[in-house]
Amino acid sequence: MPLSDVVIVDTTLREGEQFIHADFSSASKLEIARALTDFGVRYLEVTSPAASPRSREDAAAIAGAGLDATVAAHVRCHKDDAAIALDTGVEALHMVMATSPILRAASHGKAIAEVVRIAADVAEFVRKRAPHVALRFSSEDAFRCPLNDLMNVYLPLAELRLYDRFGIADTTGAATPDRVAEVVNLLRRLTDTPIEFHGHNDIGCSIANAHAAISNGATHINTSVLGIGERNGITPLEGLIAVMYAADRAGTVARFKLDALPGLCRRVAELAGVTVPFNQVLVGETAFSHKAGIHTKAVHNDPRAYEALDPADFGLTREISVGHRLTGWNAVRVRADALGLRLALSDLKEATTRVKQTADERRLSLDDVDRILAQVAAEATARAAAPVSVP
Ligand code: HCA
Ligand code: CU
Repeated sequence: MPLSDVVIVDTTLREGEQFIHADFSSASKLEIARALTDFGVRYLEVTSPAASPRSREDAAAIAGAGLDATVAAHVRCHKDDAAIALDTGVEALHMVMATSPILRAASHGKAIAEVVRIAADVAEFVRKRAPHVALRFSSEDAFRCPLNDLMNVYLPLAELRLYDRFGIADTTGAATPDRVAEVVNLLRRLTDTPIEFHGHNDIGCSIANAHAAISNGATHINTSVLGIGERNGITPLEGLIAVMYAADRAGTVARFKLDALPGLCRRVAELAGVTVPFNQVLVGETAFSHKAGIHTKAVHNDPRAYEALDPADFGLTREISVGHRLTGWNAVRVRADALGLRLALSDLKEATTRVKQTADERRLSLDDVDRILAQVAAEATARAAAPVSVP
């Protein structure tokens, strides 16, 4: 599947609700759901309706809001939880159950065969009550699970054909892209079932892992806005969008309202009680800033020289920094032009020398740069006006 066709299953309203600082009100959840669908996300995952009475009401409200998106409830693989979720009117159920030895021992205590029996039982129950609901089964902590055990879960379930999709979760966020590639590839080939990948970011590989999953046949990727989730979260929505855009700009521009993304990220940050990290992919404050003279010169000539992503497509502008010791006369010239100062090359070079000298002594603001330029311009005018001395 081309990268830009992958289905984004955004879980800001489930994994994101598990972010330590998040405490979304019912209204905020609806606002986030609307903003995500306005942006172009067509699949939303919400917290288990069995988690609390308000979780149940919120799931029902989001499922009934008439959004242009499939709303899925994330539930434990348990008939009672599935029944509560179905009563909210969601169109999809995302079951999850731990499969790794460490999590099986620490959470449900069941053997692999028992996991399969329960997953099959719950699916049959759901299929009888709601034949058209989309059903996904995911194994929590799949990447710390021996491949043998993992296949002993998925292969019998695949034969039963009760699930529409299999999820695979890097729950502790320690998998690397090569391992994700191997496991996703194997699972897709052996089960012939669409695969969804959910990757945490503990070692910083969540975006690369999502890319590896897609390249190896995953059709669905879990994201959350700014990556919020347990610990330091999962694949950020904006990170996956950047990957898609870099691979297929036209397809990504056509599919998403890209200029809504920075606002969506800022709003979710605000609702989650945090700020957008300065170096966040695409939406961080410094994502389109240029500093060194070599960079700024080339960027002035052609921004693609140092930009993989065009900020204008995201409603953003680039920042070209002038007032520092690494500056170059091209950047200084652009600033002089912006101020309407027409300076000779020798004056621009003089202004650049002064900017560098001053910056070696103290931090410069743009006003400081402008003052230096004005002074050099004034000196040039005075020189031009001075009477020519005849020897
Ligand atoms: C969690 C569960 C989960 C589930 C992912 C999935 C994970 O630990 O809270 O449903 O695929 O990371 O394993 O988010
Ligand atoms: Cu998770």
